[in-house]
Amino acid sequence: MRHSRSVTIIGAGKVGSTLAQRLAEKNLADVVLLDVVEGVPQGLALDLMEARGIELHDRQIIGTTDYADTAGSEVVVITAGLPRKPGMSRDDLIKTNAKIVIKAARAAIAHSPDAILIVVTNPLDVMAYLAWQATSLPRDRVMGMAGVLDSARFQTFIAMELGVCVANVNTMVLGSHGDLMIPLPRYSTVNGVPITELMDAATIERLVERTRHGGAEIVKLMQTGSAYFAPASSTYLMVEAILLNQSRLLPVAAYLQGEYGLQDIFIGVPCHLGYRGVERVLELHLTDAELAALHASADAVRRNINRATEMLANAPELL
Ligand code: TXD
Repeated sequence: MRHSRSVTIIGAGKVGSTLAQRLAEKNLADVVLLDVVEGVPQGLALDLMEARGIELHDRQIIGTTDYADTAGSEVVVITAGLPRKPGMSRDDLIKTNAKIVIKAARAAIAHSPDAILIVVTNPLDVMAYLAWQATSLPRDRVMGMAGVLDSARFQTFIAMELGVCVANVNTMVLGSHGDLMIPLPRYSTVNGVPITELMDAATIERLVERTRHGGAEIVKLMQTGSAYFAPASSTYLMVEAILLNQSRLLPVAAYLQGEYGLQDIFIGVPCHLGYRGVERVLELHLTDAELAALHASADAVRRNINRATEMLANAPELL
């Protein structure tokens, strides 16, 4: 039986293993790293354990393929999934990852019934919805990671453009994790100064577009695989806000029940994160254009949720 804070990470791939490193080396929590590939999570955990004397922490990192080892975790992060393979359609990917995420969420919550669940697997907003539905958890305990990453990318591009300290830049990106995300220049500042006072409209639009395609830009450069350092850092920030009960305001894919005029959907909105999970969804006073963009983004997510639900209707292994 563990007595210190522990976080379970399902999927010991690039994002999962980097997140494990961040959590342990920043001394935030013990980590259980779970994967389906026997030996991989165990090997990664041993490797991270062997760095402890140099990194100077005493956190336990366990690698496993058995959900029983994840019992009693405060936070469960799901990064498990498959990337798109040649010949595989986007629908195939949704169906495959949906099955993985649904099974993982159910199994993890069965062993950690009080945990907060953070979904990272793509397509993000759809997977968060399916994980929530599959576990029947209250809405405040399930969320998706995307807006923190998209905001970090916008923050980076603004700092690079203006030649200012990146920590001085605050940004807010709402909506779904994809081309229809909504970076909000009106809510983005350099130490309180709106970026609309520091750059012309064309420059801001260029940075907004780069943010919208930030993931694809990295995929194109790497050719195989996708971003994982900034995604792991972004997930770390959410776990930290929860475990340290910070009531931190972050853009998070959360379940909406009327906020922003949206119902029964997971999409990126500003939320206060603390020990209970999503403590509160903050409703910004969006302009008509910003709100229309959020609704267009939500329409795309809803179409994919409906597609996923139809595809899974005849999947006996999920019943
Ligand atoms: O902003 C965001 N939300 C994202 C999302 C940012 C970056 C990555 N994003 C998505 O996260 C990405 O599209 C993937 O769907 C996930 C994980 O990305 P990662 O780069 O870590 O993928 P890997 O390296 O392929 O790792 C996936 C691991 C791999 O080790 C598999 O063996 C494992 O998932 N896997 C499973 N683990 C447990 N249980 C099951 N069923 C399973 N199936 C595969």
